[in-house]
Amino acid sequence: MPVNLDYAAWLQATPVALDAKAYPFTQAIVWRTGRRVLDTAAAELCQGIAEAFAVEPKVGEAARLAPCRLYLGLPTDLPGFVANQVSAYVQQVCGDGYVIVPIEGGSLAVVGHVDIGCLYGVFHLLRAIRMAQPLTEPIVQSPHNELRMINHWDNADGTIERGYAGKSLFYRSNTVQFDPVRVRDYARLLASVGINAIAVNNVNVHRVETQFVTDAYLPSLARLADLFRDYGVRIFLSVNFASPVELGDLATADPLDPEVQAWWNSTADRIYRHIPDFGGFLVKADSEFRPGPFTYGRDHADGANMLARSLKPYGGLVIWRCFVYNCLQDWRDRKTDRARAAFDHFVPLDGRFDDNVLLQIKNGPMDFQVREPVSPLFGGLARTNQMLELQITQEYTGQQKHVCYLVPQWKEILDFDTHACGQGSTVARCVSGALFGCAHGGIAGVVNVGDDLNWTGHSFAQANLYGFGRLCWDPSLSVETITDEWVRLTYGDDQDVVSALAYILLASWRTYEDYTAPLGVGWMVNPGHHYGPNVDGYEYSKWGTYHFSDCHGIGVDRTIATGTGYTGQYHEPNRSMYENLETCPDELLLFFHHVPYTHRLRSGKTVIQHIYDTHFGGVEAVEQMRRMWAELADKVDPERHHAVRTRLDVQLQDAIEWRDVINTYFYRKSGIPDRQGRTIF
Ligand code: BDP
Repeated sequence: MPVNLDYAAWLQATPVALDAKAYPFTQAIVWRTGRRVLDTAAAELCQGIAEAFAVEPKVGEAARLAPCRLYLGLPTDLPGFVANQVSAYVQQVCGDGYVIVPIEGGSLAVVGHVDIGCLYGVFHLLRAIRMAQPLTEPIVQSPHNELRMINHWDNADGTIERGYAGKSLFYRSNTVQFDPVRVRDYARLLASVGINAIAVNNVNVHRVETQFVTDAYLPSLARLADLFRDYGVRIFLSVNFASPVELGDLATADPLDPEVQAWWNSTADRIYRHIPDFGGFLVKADSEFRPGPFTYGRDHADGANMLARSLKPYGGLVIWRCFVYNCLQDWRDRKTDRARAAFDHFVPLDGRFDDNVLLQIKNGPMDFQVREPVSPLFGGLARTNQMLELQITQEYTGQQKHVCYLVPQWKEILDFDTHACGQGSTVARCVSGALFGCAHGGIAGVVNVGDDLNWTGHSFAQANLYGFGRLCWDPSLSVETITDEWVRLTYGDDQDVVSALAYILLASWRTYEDYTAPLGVGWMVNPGHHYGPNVDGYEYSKWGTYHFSDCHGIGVDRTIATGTGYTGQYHEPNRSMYENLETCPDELLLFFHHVPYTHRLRSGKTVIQHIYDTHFGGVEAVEQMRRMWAELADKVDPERHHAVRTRLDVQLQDAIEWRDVINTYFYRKSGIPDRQGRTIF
């Protein structure tokens, strides 16, 4: 693999400007060899230290003679005096967490309850060294979420649904084909931010991927799983609910038919023979033309539980998606509000799912728009394991041509208080399982990675993958901390670079929102590929994605009083907050209300003037980003600088197009001129 700074992402191999003496324990590493993940951890440690300080640490017998050492392992691996010094801290660790504890005499111990915890501890330690942190106080870390998961929407033919960074890392020409070095490097990147699960194929399971559960594909998938195993990442498969029929074995896929259950039982058995630590199934059913239990008059709980029972003996999980709505609805029937669908489908089933089923819920009620309210299923489901689904791939947020750093958006989502059990019932606590005492929980992200050398197409899109992992591990981390980590680990410590990059990233979501669809209304994109402005692209289709603009006003009335009643799916006080025009947050106004263009926002501006101002302002913000980046030409390596500059050029051009299309449309609809007299075409 060529040496490429973008390829190294946040695991740069460049030396640090620090003296190794500040970290005396880096002289020697002591661990018990022979266990795969622990050996990975030790290898990462040796490599990371050698890269940082250009000195290979001692290992084996030589290490035992060194005056200071780094002890790596489980408590039972450690010499007695080290075990004694760490035991009080290790007791505080849960799951695959870890401690990093200074030991008398300048040594250090990195200890977990399981080997993967030690690996995470190593990545933490290396990050701390690169960020010049002192490591003099004990660090105790436990993950907030059990499942920290990546979803690949990769197809067997090598294409990626909503992929903007090249082709699949796993498939070509309908076969499982991969570069083991590349996949290993990918597993390493994922583990370095705590990811522990990966669904390796698209939730839309087509004809070829349906065969993934057969002997035709399992041996090669097992080889893929093996590469991830070294880094503690378990693989999941997306499965086709109609598999027994589509593979030609049965005439039905009815979940209550004993033959169907038996078919899945033997399928599970076969999978576990190939992949003993297989994670389980991810399922998109009865949604967007995918088959599901509805065909047989059964419901989602019947379908999910049947699959769950086949996996139960092996400890596997079923992750059942809640992205279910009628994509053939008649838009004139205002009652079939797509935003209501997930809640209407799943809340009546709360409590009926087996304990190894998790419902995977998209962050918003629609579909990964730049701004949506939080899905009311969070807080609506109290007796069901659940997971949050985020979209790291930038389908509706600039497709990795535009900078759109989503960590601030995700943070808002995780911090949102559902009030399900009173104040403090945040989404973060719903999905971790803590709020309702659920057995399983976690966060999944539809990943933005492909075979582009820089993984994510836009170098800055790496920050979304990094931040996703960090937030899964610890949703209480601040946006600023995560941003600072990514910038410094990826682009170095130069103060001008650090502050300019942080500024660009932190402004980028709001900027993207400013020049695209306003005030939470969403969907003003070209149908199909979802790139670029098209105000009415979806307005008269059946997908349930409307803004209802006419010459009088704009927005979707989702109130209980006069609209679709969607606001009624929230607990108080959120329900009233959204229901009332006076208290509805500006940024979501058009999601919840239909208002005249002259309606005054809480900001004091009219809706129409807000549209004009944000669209002009959004373009200016991109111009500023471009200027700031240009000024860093001498401080960033030419390759990455050029690549980002080229993308910023595209972003500016497209932002101008967005501005003009949106502003012109609403100027013509409303007939109201811009108060500042700027040119609107
Ligand atoms: C939408 C995507 C589509 C996915 C679907 C899903 O446009 O490609 O298949 O979501 O999540 O965002 O199932």
